[in-house]
Amino acid sequence: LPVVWSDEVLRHEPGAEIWVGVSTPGTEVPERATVIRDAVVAAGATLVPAVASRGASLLAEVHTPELLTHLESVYDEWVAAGFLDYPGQDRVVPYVFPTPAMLDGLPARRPTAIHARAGAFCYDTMTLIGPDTWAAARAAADAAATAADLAAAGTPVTYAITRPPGHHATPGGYGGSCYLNNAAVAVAGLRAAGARRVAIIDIDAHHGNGTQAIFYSSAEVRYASVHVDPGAGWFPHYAGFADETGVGAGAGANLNLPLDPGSGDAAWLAGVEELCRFASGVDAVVVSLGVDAAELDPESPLRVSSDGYRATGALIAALGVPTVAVHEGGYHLPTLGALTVATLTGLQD
Ligand code: SP5
Ligand code: ZN
Repeated sequence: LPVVWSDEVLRHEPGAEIWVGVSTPGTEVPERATVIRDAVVAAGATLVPAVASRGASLLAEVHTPELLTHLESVYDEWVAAGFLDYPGQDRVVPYVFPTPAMLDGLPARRPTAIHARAGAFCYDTMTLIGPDTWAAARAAADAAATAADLAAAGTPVTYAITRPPGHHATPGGYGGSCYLNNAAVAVAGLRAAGARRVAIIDIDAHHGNGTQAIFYSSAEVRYASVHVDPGAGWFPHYAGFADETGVGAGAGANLNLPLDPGSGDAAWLAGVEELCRFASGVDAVVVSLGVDAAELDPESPLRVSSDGYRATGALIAALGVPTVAVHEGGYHLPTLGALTVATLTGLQD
């Protein structure tokens, strides 16, 4: 199994998450990537270096130029504004958001203050930007693009250790510990190489609102996700409901299967089977491979077992089409490696 890797993905240090007004330690830490890397290598995978800048042209298809420019420059503007002089303000975090509740139809402005402009792009307070966040996010996108190239060259299953993750990043915004949408970059790479119809199967515990938004009006790219029910009080709260089925040409090309907290393997695997039926007939599959639905994960209550993850991989493998997996969530460091290996083992069944 080729596993695409870049040391650069380790450079993003989230520092903290501001959760409901309280600064808590960041959960999306660099150790996640090293734990996964070490586990897949121990299981016999071959590391393939991510091709530097391979994702750049594909990112321009996925995200707005305004978001890409913002992510690239915002930390330097934050420093120039003097925030490093204030304890606890060494990373970019917004404090005001131009939501409909604020503007109610008034024209959108481009604020002068960088601490105000940040809220035009970042939709939560848990996704901080430090000095090397952009470099790491770019490297993760490069890894996803490199994996898509390997698939296009005939590799049946490829996996990219993408960190920071991506499925909460929308065309023009970021949040949920995600900056650039790695899964969408992989889709763009596969399609540039000739795949016409692609399905994204998102098995992260959370709904991938960003990926859904990117492809919501696309007929040829289907998005299908099983996740903890946002209606039961879980992130991303505002999206991921079963009645979101796509718009325009994409009507019917989006499938959300929200699960109750604590639902366990049986409900999960029934959901994955339904995602696979929805994906059948496509030319290639991109898996948003989060393992935060696991029993011991601190960020989700779905309680999926390691055997459940292996069975999940096997169901996707049965589709029999070239598959690119990119990593998303999973926050329990002691089991993160084994859960990822279990899923990848299933994908190769
Ligand atoms: C990629 C991914 O799995 N993103 C998940 C983002 C959801 N985070 C929700 C956090 C909810 C509160 N967690 C409290 C942890 C405090 N450090
Ligand atoms: Zn997640």
